[in-house]
Amino acid sequence: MQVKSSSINTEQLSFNQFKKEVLDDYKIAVISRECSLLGRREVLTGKAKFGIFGDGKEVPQLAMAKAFKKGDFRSGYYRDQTFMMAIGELTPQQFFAGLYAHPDIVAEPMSSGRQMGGHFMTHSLDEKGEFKNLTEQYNSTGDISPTAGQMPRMLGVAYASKLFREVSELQNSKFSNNGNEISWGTIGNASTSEGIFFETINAAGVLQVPMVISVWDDDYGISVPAKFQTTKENISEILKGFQRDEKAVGYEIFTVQGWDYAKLMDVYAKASKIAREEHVPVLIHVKDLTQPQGHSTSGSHERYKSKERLIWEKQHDCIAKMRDWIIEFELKDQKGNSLKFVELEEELIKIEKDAKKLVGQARRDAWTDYLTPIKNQKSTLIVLLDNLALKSNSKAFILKLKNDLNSIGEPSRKDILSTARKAIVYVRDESFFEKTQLQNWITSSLSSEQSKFSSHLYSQSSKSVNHVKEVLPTYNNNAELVDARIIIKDNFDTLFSKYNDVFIFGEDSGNIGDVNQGLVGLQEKYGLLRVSDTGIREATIVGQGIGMALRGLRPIAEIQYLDYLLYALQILSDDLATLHYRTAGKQKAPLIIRTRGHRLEGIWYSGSPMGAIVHLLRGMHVLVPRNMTKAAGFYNTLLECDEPALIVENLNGYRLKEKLPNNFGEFKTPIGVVETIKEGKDITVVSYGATLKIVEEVVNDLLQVDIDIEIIDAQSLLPFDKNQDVLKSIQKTNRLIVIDEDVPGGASAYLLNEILEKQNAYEFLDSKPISLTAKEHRASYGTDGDYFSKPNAEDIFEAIYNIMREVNPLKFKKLY
Ligand SMILES: Cc1ncc(C[n+]2csc(CCOP(=O)(O)OP(=O)(O)O)c2C)c(N)n1
Ligand SMILES: [Mg+2]
Repeated sequence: MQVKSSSINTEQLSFNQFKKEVLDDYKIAVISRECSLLGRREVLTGKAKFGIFGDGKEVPQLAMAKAFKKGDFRSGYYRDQTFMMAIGELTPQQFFAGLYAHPDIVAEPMSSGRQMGGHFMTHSLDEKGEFKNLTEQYNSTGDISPTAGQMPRMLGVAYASKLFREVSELQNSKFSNNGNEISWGTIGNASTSEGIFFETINAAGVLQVPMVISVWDDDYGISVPAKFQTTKENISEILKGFQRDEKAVGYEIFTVQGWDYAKLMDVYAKASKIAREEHVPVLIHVKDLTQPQGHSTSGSHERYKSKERLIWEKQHDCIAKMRDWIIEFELKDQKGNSLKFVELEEELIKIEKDAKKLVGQARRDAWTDYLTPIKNQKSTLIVLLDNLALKSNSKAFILKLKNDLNSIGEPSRKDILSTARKAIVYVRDESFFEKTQLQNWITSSLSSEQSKFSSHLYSQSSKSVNHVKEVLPTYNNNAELVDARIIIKDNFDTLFSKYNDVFIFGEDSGNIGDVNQGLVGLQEKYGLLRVSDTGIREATIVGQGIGMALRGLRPIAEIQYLDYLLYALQILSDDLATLHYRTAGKQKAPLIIRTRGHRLEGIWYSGSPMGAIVHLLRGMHVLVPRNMTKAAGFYNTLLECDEPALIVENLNGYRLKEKLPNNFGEFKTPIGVVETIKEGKDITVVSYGATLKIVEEVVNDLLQVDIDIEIIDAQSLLPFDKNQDVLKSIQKTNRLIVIDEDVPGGASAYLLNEILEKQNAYEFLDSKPISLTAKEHRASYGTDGDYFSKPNAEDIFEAIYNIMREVNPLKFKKLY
């Protein structure tokens, strides 16, 4: 039989080369499959906790890998082990190290054991946290588990290529070669039901970016079949409206069967060419894939797939089909001789046997590598416990602990440390050298082990915000008072001319220069790409920024109002805030989110959910400047750093007057430093954002009744008050009130925790610490709505007065 394939170009490739490529591909596929099979066993026998594998999806990934070039990026999900192996970024031993959660970035380069297996990445950063030359390596963004969570950043990675190609100042750096790089996405069929999938698809069509998205379609999302997932049960069918034609730009859409090796090669080569050369997004719907072992190790697919379906899956297993194709393949050369890949099936059997051996060995090596340091730790502790027991009155108890530990052949770090910490309790009242030895061992082990699991939540590089020093704004002698929006705008103007790689984008940010005119005229001055409008799509505005920042650019993504940050909060929390941590410091995305919020009008333009935000965005900085000069100073600081941050400007502050500085782009607001804006002796008032103005309004009223408050602007919620200046203030006033416009128990509770527990300020308090917040409900509309929803001047006056009244009821009489 003669098998035809348009991907076979015998003129370019000798038959022997072609044959070698095919057999090498087959080898990768069977090695990957073997990893999945053995991986499942490791979970079932208890060595690993959970397994989710790429079995049934191997063959299309070989095709994707063929088309993938250095400089390109993948944004995918947990099925892509074969792809990672095919581009040479994942070895079988590393695969098993991931399964065992080996907390070592060399042994387990995908996350240093922080993520469950099946979550992949490559290293963009060197030892110092600086970007490597990304054009010289294959790149994969760090995977996350939430379905479709890879979509928003996939857009940004692709959009960066557009910028690298179209903005001449950016061309040919260590991040891009003329924007030739493709953003390759993968997603499961069921995950295309998510809103952010459709949002991303639309945005990439609008932006016309080089994004090739593969849908691995196995007809299921865990147990739920396509019937309940996708209209018409067919994602490419329903996306047909996105297909480009003579009249309009759009997508190129392909469908291909996931077991058809030759056709897949052909489709991926075409897709790559279209995306790379024309910057047109491409969707490849890869159908008829299977799950030989079911979804994951937490269930079996026999529970929900029919007998017929299971038989069909066996028959359509992509590796089995590829194997048949290899055996049947035959070409005639010019002389009419028959050319075959394999003369005998034995050749394939040998590949399969070798793969089994290789994977078995890799598994053993990974386990030994994982276990050796733990076993060494165990041996050390056993000796320490023996010595401890000899001297202790609790000898029997300590020996029992030791023997219990000794009997665990393959212990965890937890087994070892919990034994040591239990032992120390037995000797708490005793005093001898061996106890000190154990104490020291516990302290040093805890600190070295903890950092394996907790490092890199924030930057540890020389560009961390911790290294930036404050630079004050300077003023001409006769500096004007101007609408504060002008300060924001003039500062952005300076930043755009200072940095070529800064881009700002969002709803209404471009043409009209944002809804509060903080960017007026800047699109005209710096061009459509530097200052641009986007669709109404908060999650992918953020994703656009994440992808750009991953590729070395300095994006500022605008979310029009703080209230609408909620649309993007999932991706900020799951992707951006975890990125540096989950990659153990091997990727960074120093994206700045610009938004405006706090009180203005009505339920959805008065939001200040800062508690929710600071709790969900650990890993980012959360900044709440009280005015536009402070805000501008934060932008200036952040652009010298390499960390992601959210800046909430005051929605009602753009038309208030501020003095015009003369050192735009240079003055810097420090991050994690509070500012005392009024000194006083009676009570420390900590507040931030729009509420501060109202606190300032009651200063004189309080002075009239002989209460002298000290006002501290928190200005940076994450991190908060690194110098512990609030503590110093409380040591003087001995009283504390925290005032904000979040819900009760929101950010004010966070601040109380920081001040009372972390700074130990409770020791210096003579009155109960109080928080004054907005009501539990959202802000009602209008002047009176605001008065009865958010803390007003009278509320603040009375709250402070009543604290003082409790101290001296004779002096401060009951008000009403
Ligand atoms: C937002 C979210 N919801 C639910 C889950 C749990 N979950 C993990 S995988 C999965 C099914 C995904 O199916 P599909 O996209 O078809 O990928 P496949 O596993 O079939 O390759 C679900 C529901 C999740 N990870 N994230
Ligand atoms: Mg599926």
